[in-house]
Amino acid sequence: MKRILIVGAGGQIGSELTTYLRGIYGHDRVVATDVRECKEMAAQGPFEVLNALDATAMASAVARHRCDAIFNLVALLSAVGEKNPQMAWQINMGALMNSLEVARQHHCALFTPSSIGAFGPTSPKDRTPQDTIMQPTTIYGVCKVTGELLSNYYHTKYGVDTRSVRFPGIISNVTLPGGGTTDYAVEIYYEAVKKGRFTCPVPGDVYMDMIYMPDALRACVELMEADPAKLVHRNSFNLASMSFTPEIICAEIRKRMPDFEMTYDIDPVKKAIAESWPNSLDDTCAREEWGWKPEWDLARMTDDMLEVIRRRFPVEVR
Ligand code: VAH
Repeated sequence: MKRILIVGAGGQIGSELTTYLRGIYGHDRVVATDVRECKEMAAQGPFEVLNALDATAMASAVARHRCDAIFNLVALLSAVGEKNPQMAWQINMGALMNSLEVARQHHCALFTPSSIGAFGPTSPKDRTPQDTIMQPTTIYGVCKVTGELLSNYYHTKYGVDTRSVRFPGIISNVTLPGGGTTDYAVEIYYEAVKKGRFTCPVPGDVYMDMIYMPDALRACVELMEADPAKLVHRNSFNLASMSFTPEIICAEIRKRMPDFEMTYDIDPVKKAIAESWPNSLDDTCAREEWGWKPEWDLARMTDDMLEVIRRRFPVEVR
């Protein structure tokens, strides 16, 4: 990869991936785009307002900046997608189809995240295999499975260098997630620092795979820079790091904040989605085919999250 176009740069992944990629490849070689203006991002390097549903505009940006790689990060997440499935399909699949076509016509590599949400209740729950039954029960999951199939098709049919990982819930302390079932695992840290208490929308005993943003960002680059001759899979690799429940993350925070209180106000939509997803993924293929290895665990992430959030919101709970 030498010159990169990011579509959907303003989201949870995109906002940090832009900075991360600019640190590796150079500020002027990473063009960030989003449907909304992002002044902060524009101050750090090339930024353009771009609607990923406009294929002509995307092709123009790729041509003008002589991009050889596209990161398509446009997605309506699982919970918000259930409120408007038709819009979720239109946006998620429209952005992907345009990214695939522009990558094909302009000979770009293409990274599009998939998710543990691509699995469903009929998939094996524990250490979910790389290749197994995938019958998701959310429009988000249907989009992700379809996206994996389309990306593999474009690689097989046209030779487009498409690659993807099935992200767990991503936890970060820069841009808040929006509309995801795993958002609770981000919100809990902010609420712990700001209020000393959190009301969790997901049942306390439901496991979900999670990953810390620094590991997620590194995975994107390590996969895209991997030797293609060693890739047996492409779209999309199971990626695993941590697997925990709300009770487990609450206990980890309490080790540092003994007075932290957690109550539950279950969101039935998030409950149904979380219960349909795997408890843990088997990421052997990612480890064997491109050397994946997580570096952050729950304890180290909790220390980092609380430290960064406390710095940004210094009012400590009494
Ligand atoms: C969501 N954060 O909750 C996203 C992610 C694995 C979860 O895809 O929808």
